[in-house]
Amino acid sequence: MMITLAIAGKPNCGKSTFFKAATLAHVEIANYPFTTIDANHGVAYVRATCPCRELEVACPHCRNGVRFIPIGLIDVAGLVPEAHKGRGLGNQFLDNLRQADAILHVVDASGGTDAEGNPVDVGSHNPEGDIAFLRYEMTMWVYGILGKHWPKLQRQAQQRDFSLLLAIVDVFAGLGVTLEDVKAAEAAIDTDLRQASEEALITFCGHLVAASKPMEIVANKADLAPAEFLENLKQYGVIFSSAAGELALRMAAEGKYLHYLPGDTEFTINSDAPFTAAQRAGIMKIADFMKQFGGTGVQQALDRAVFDLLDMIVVYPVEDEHKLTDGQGRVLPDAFLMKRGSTPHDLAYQVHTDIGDGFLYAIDARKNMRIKETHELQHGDIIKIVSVRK
Ligand SMILES: Nc1nc2c(ncn2[C@@H]2O[C@H](COP(=O)(O)OP(=O)(O)OP(=O)(O)O)[C@@H](O)[C@H]2O)c(=O)[nH]1
Ligand SMILES: [Mg+2]
Repeated sequence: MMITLAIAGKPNCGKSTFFKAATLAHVEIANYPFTTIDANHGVAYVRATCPCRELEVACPHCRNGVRFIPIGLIDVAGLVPEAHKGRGLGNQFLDNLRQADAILHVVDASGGTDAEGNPVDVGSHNPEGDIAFLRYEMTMWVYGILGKHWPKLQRQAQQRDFSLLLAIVDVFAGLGVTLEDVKAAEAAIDTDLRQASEEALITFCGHLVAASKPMEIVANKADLAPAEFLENLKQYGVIFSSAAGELALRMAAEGKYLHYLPGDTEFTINSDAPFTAAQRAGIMKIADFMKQFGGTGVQQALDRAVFDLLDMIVVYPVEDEHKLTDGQGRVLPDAFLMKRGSTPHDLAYQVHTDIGDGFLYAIDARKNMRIKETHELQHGDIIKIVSVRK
């Protein structure tokens, strides 16, 4: 299963621009609310250092020693406060968040759109007010679903051998809620779930949302944001971005007008690029932004969500631990995203069920050493799996 991130937030904050910059898929972008109605699905990439340079092998899969590893990305329709009561486009779009492992909550740091996404003067809407609402809407959405099942669950809970917690896991299986999440959420509300008040149940649902859908805040349109907003947003641990800047760079790099790899902190303009003076000035503004923020923030947001929030590592499976190739002689053919704490046996299963079933042992290609099946894999490991055919 490919790791998937969803881009969510109020209308007109730059979600589709972020999506287009990250995927280069064609999507509609416009300065009014609800431009996007049906969710856009695409493939984006996280960035890792390819081991090929360090190990001095010629590798056809990376660009200048940078390996881009695919993830799924979903651009969701804008949500407004009270969406769970049917406002705006309603809450049907929360359903698009189901498939996501984590959520990028995009806010408009420039203050140039109100809480509903209508354009207003830049600096006139405080973006801090937009941060809490998404989590709240998701909580109320989950609460609404639980509420539908609640009378029946309470009746069933009268039976002695009925597990309410397992039944709740079942209700939210599609959301990725685990038994541990439900137990932790119950512990957090400090009352018997069967007798919980409405308020306690809402808190319970809030914990389920937090556990199953980790969220990162992307403060977009930071290129327009007043210094005061930038300063105030820092306390929320946001990533500042200019999705519009990233999109311009990605398109220009596609057209071979400049050299830029997503996530770079700078770029170089090709000498024969036919930019007008105005275009050049616009590009220099992006360069200044990148200097101030350490990049455009788009690649940084994707990487942080996958590597920090979801705590994934990259592992390179090979068949020949000396040449670092697969059976067909391809160098470092695959880069797998795996949860930190994964073992060589988990890797074997990710390569193929048969290989997992027939697992004997693994070899760390860098150290040329046998490792045990319980060994914890490290970010950047190159691993050969030895298995018997079952
Ligand atoms: N200055 C600036 N403008 C941006 C940035 N990102 C997006 N925009 C502009 O903001 C407007 C809205 O962008 P969209 O990407 O359509 O926003 P959205 O969140 O997908 O909107 P809905 O689909 O309506 O919810 C467009 O005019 C974009 O050009 C940015 O980083 N900086
Ligand atoms: Mg959109």
